[in-house]
Amino acid sequence: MDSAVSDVSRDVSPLAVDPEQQEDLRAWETDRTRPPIATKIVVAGGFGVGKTTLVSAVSEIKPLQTEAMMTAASEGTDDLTETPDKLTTTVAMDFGRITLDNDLVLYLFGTPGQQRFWFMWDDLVRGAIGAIVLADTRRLEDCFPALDYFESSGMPYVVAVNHFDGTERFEPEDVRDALTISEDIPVMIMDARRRMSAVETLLALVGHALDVTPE
Ligand SMILES: Nc1nc2c(ncn2[C@@H]2O[C@H](COP(=O)(O)OP(=O)(O)OP(=O)(O)O)[C@@H](O)[C@H]2O)c(=O)[nH]1
Ligand SMILES: [Mg+2]
Repeated sequence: MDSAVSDVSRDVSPLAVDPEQQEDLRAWETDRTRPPIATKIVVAGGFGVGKTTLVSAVSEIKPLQTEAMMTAASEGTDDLTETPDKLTTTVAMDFGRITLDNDLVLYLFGTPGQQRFWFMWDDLVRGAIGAIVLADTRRLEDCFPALDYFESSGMPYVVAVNHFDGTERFEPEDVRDALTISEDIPVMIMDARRRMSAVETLLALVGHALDVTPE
């Protein structure tokens, strides 16, 4: 090994960490000679489709949330027919982090779903490599604005159907047809509450983003 490099690695000691927490730390957090590849991903979709749920399910750090209580004042504006247990809504963004393959760090930014907060999207998506557009098959049309947004901005995206229990299960190809999206865009059927399911969706997005923007 090049001596300059080996000197550097000898000089760098692991960051001081509480041994109890050490297990949860990733290699790149304790070893400065292994810088991670960090990238930004957006989680978008209509109101109440499960964006905050997805970011919370996969994040290895305590997710940053900007949830506000929903009150009677939003009756008539926010449709809770399909998610009657929903008590809060995202008013700015969700933020979480997940490390894949030990040194691929994804920073996840969940968008607010309500139309009155969409002015924030341009700022939120800046610098992202791609987006997950979450959809609920009971109200597919809610994801149209997000699809249009990423289509027109040229940002790579995948469509992820967040399957709610007790609802009809569709095949990815049915969803593709219904949304009229092209063959090369991955369509996943997943469960935003399950970590592995959400990780699969993230991997599909990273793979797709690499395919369409190879650099
Ligand atoms: N049964 C079931 N419920 C879910 C699932 N995903 C989310 N939920 C519930 O659906 C509701 C909506 O979830 P959120 O994660 O807040 O949705 P969101 O897209 O972040 O909503 P906004 O930020 O308000 O647009 C919550 O009450 C969740 O507990 C799912 O896969 N199955
Ligand atoms: Mg939310």
